[in-house]
Amino acid sequence: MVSVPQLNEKDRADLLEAHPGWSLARDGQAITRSFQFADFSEAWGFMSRVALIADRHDHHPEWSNVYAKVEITLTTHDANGLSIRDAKLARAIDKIV
Ligand code: H2B
Repeated sequence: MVSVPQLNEKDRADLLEAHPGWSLARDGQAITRSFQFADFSEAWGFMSRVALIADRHDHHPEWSNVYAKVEITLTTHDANGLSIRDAKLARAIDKIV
């Protein structure tokens, strides 16, 4: 497994500033954001788009869906914490909504 560098404190602060919808989770090892849609169809459409982007990036979200709500947590397993991959995926997800 390739080891990926973790974001330092400044990178993490920059990430949160650039993506105000996201907040730190798991003692700073992950970021999380909740998305509310009008109904299940919209939520699923969003998830489909995120899934395609995530697979293209080879970087996959941890997420859950309950009807119109989608909760996403981003962390890099290969880094045991946050990495540039999470910042890039958060940016791509924010572009969708
Ligand atoms: N997704 C996430 N969130 N973290 C990873 O470290 C990761 C991944 N690694 N998707 C990728 C797949 C790796 O397992 C494959 C082999 O490239």
